[in-house]
Amino acid sequence: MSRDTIAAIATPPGVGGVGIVRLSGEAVPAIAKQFLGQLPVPRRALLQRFLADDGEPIDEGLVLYFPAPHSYTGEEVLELHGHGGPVVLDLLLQRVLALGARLARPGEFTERAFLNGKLDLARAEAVADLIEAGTAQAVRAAMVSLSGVFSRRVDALVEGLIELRMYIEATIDFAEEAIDFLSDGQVSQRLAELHQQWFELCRDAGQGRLLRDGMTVVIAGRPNAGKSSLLNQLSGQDSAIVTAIAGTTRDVLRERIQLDGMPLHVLDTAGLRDSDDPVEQEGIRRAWREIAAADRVVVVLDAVEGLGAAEEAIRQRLPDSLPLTVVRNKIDLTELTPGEAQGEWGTEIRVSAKTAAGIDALREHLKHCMGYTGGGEGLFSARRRHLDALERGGHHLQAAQQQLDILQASELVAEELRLAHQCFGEITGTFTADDLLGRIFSSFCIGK
Ligand SMILES: Nc1nc2c(ncn2[C@@H]2O[C@H](COP(=O)(O)OP(=O)(O)O)[C@@H](O)[C@H]2O)c(=O)[nH]1
Ligand SMILES: [Mg+2]
Repeated sequence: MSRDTIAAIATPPGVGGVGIVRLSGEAVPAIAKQFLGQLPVPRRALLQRFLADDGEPIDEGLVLYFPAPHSYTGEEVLELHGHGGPVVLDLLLQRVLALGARLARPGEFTERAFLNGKLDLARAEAVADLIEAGTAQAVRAAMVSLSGVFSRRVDALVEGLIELRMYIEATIDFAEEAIDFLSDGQVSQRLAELHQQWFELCRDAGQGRLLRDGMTVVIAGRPNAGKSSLLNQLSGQDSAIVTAIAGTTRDVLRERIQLDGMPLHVLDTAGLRDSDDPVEQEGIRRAWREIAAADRVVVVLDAVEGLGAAEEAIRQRLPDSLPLTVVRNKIDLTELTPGEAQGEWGTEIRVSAKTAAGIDALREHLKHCMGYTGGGEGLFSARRRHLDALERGGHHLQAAQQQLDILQASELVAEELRLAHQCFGEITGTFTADDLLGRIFSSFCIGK
């Protein structure tokens, strides 16, 4: 496949010891000859001068040449390791552009690696996950995905599906015996095995997704319950202003914290009450907007004030489907002991945002109820997109089972398996729409 030659500065903007310009495409050998005076020896680091069009050196540094197909992209690749100044790098880039390369789009190197079969889609995404990883656990998980662990598990599932499809489709040609084929229990058993495999994959991918994206938790409650104090306690920082004046917090405050490597986005919001102050009203409106978009809401109750009409009004308005954690705060002013207990609204966590009593119990609770089991070995990174594909594929597996149980119809079972196959294939990119590729790779950084 012939594609034009792309170039980009692969190191981040700014000043550094070394800056790298990367090229990929058919014109690389021709550009290299003009730019360096000769085509470098493959896969050897060589000290070279980088020449301007008048033959004067722009810079000197190491060059690395990777002939196709043994390169990151599978194409001819050249890397120029020059000095890491923005102007020098820009001059190098302008020079290779003048010699026939064009500027690469974000993620275009990795997109080419995918299109040339060097990486499947899940592994290509792991490259971006690795670069963006916010915790050491997330780095490890992205590396596991990059090494192909996730893809291999998807492939194993797909292979099982293909085998079963072939087995069933073979029976369709022998209509007389088809019913016997289906009712001998073989198909049902293999389908059950696939379902189990699928279930385990979903579970592990769910963990990987949590590790990558984390969860959004909104702290809500009436004014002065101690929401801002709780945010500060959870984040270990003095992020939010705490005062005894009700209505202090107006804007939504966001903090990113970690629970055993799982990122958690914690939002502090304005106290929920009726207010005549237009600024506070806007804050309250924003609080409700964040609550609607959250993965979980933490409602803070004041242990001294107890539950009243204000709390009930808040609870009434919370969406039914939204998971809820009840925190009873300010227990340092009461006889209550910290930790999990039963209260008027069921399970609650008793804490003091002032003394930090019970905060560890709250962390454990959040980790537990979000299904995060901790940075286990072999955890791989996964994305929302993967979970969606797994879920859709799972529906087809279930439908196949139903067709088998109820109708004993080979064609319909086979069709559901084909659809499941297609969904799972989207994860590794066997079946992918172009616009999806565009969306995935455009979120990468330039030069990757
Ligand atoms: N004794 C005690 N006071 C607290 C506790 N949490 C918050 N407060 C106090 O309650 C008041 C309101 O706290 P704040 O965090 O601003 O509440 P918010 O309006 O819900 O954000 C402040 O004076 C805090 O010092 C607690 O656990 N114990
Ligand atoms: Mg506040």
